[in-house]
Amino acid sequence: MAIRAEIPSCTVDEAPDKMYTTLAETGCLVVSGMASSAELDAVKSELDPYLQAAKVDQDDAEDFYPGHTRRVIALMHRSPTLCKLMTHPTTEHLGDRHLLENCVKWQLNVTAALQIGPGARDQILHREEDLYPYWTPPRPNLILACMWAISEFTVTNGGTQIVPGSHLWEADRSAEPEEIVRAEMPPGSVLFWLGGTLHGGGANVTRDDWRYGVIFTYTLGWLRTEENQHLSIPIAEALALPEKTRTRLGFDMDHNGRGLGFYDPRILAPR
Ligand SMILES: O=C(O)CCC(=O)C(=O)O
Repeated sequence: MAIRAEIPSCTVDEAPDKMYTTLAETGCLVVSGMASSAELDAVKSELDPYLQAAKVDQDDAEDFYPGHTRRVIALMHRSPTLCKLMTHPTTEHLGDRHLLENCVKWQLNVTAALQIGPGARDQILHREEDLYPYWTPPRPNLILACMWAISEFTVTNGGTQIVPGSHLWEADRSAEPEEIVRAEMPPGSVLFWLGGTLHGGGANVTRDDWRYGVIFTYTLGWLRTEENQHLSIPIAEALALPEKTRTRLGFDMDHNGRGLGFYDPRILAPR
């Protein structure tokens, strides 16, 4: 069945199993109503000092990351509101469905606030799973990714480029222009995509409309994470987080009843 170049969408009230069926078929899905305007305002005020201080580079055509963009990482430390949203029930459900096939505990991989400014070019299309080149596409389920729209995403202001269906493609197939869709979504929506789906930041051809998004990706508990979450938050702060959040930050040592990631808890809480 040919997949139309369109990103399916639903509201946060949709049955989670139906969401996952769509995501697994198409490789992408926009879910609206994931964050309230109060939560979006809180994220903006928590991250504003870091974004204002972020360096905005000119473009280097050879660079994987386009210029004219502000990037801030370590968001579990820098935004308590994002720390809560990171374990949103919809993400939890989709993560369980996609990742538990290949692990017993899955974990947060990458966090970044990305403000794409006027003049930014299209990012090269890539797969989040390219981080793990030991398999060739289509790979086993390794990563779930999502982009939270803090501001509105449009076709012209840098809305994420997505290639629906490309999570099922062989490695040597590249996307034709008509197969690439740019995510359009209101603030508070989330674009989910699978680790095998081709995607990239979009070009911003507006005069003054900065696109503001927050990316979280999640990976199998037994894989090395791209962003080192244990060095992205002070340990005392991590230990005070709810248990579910600590699990997502990879602080559990239980894995299939074996000791992968074992440590001596007395080091963390000395008596
Ligand atoms: O900014 C986006 O919409 C996508 C970003 C992305 O894929 C990346 O930074 O690797």
